[in-house]
Amino acid sequence: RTRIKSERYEAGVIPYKKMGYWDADYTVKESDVLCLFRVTPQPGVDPIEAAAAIAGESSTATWTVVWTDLLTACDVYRAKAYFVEEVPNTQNEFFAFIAYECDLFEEGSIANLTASIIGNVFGFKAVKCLRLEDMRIPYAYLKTFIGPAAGVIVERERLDVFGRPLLGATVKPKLGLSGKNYGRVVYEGLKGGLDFLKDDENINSQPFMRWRERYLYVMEGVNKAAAKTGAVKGSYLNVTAATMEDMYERAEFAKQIGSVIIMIDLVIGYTAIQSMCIWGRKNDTIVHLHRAGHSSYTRQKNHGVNFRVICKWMRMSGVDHIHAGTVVGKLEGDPNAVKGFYDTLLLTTLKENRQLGIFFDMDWASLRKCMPVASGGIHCGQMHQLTHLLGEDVVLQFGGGTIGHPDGIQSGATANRVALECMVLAKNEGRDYLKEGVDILKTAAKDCRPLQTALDLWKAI
Ligand code: CAP
Ligand code: MG
Repeated sequence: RTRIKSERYEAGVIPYKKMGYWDADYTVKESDVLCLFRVTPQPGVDPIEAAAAIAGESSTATWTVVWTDLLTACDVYRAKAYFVEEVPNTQNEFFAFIAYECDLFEEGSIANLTASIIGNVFGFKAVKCLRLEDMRIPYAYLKTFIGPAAGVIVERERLDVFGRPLLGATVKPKLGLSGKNYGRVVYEGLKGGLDFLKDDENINSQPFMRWRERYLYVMEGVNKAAAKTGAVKGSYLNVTAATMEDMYERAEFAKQIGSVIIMIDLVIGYTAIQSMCIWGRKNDTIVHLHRAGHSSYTRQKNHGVNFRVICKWMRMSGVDHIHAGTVVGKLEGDPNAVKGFYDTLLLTTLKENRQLGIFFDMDWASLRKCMPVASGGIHCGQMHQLTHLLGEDVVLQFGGGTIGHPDGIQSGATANRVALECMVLAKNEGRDYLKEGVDILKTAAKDCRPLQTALDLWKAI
């Protein structure tokens, strides 16, 4: 890679360089936290100056030299921008690599880590745009986080489901159902062959249905479906609320009435997420995280935070499930980027792979895997593509693609389950299920009317 040269740096006139935040000769330590920022400097700002300024503001510096620096081990605590290169095929965008001494961050605290790394620095005048693309969290710091309590293996053991993706559905309409009707949707979906139903991100405890009413009717549906099918069934009860006290109360009640899983939304914040994960661990309850809100800062390609980094923070926090994209559904998703997210959540070690957006090698320090969840406008006619793109360890969730079935919810669930089973079978038989996918689905539909009806409506492509 080509290191950017800077005349102002060579001439020694860059202020942050003088302050020690740019060090082209720095040797990265195994215990350093490493960040890769995509930087668009303001016109006239030297890229190295911008990188050094980011290193300064996100670690120890303010806008001017302060004499109290000399009362600290300032050479150690200063973050070091150590490499800057041009981003291929862009104008005025640079990758800036910055190393942070691990002692800058409190053990086990995403809030503390992020207050530095995505703190003031994103509003900095010297940069027009800034995006945190990736982080290498060192082994030593990872060991201070709990990670998922169940992860993939224990969840499969609890559900007794192996060798296929898990299947779920979001109750629709998102808002407005009464508790009794809501419970019916859950029962029919589970009876039809799904493992899970789930609350939507924005259902908490509104006037049309308070949380207790929902939880009780949902669990009635779960228990009836489990008794009828002999399988373990669940429904994610969203405990997202205005206060921690409310969330704990809802989670306790969910557990008391027998739910194996609770759900939280990303918008509750990092500390609340970490607290709920500790609650889940203590109470043997799986924690599902819906990434509601993430697109407001992950979507722009030159500003914000790459979702890959959120995946890392959430696996460290200990969520067992996280929404991570579908590629083929109604929401934006680039296949390489989504593969990078899934690898980040599921592998035990990461290898640099720029095509997938993975910029650092990283050892996950035995933190358990986090189950990716795919949802957003998907249906059974895409089952071959979903199986191919997302692999086996994933929860496939069809909301509209279950509840929208013309013959009802149970038929919608059965169509999904049959489509999935026949694709897994084709895969196990070594067939080219991606190429033959449409035929495989059409053949299966001859013996399964719900699948035929679904394909007639949504089409296999
Ligand atoms: C899907 C969904 C999910 C989004 C989340 C919705 O419903 O319930 O919240 O898919 O997106 O509200 O749109 P459908 P992501 O299955 O009916 O589309 O997983 O990308 O975070
Ligand atoms: Mg939703």
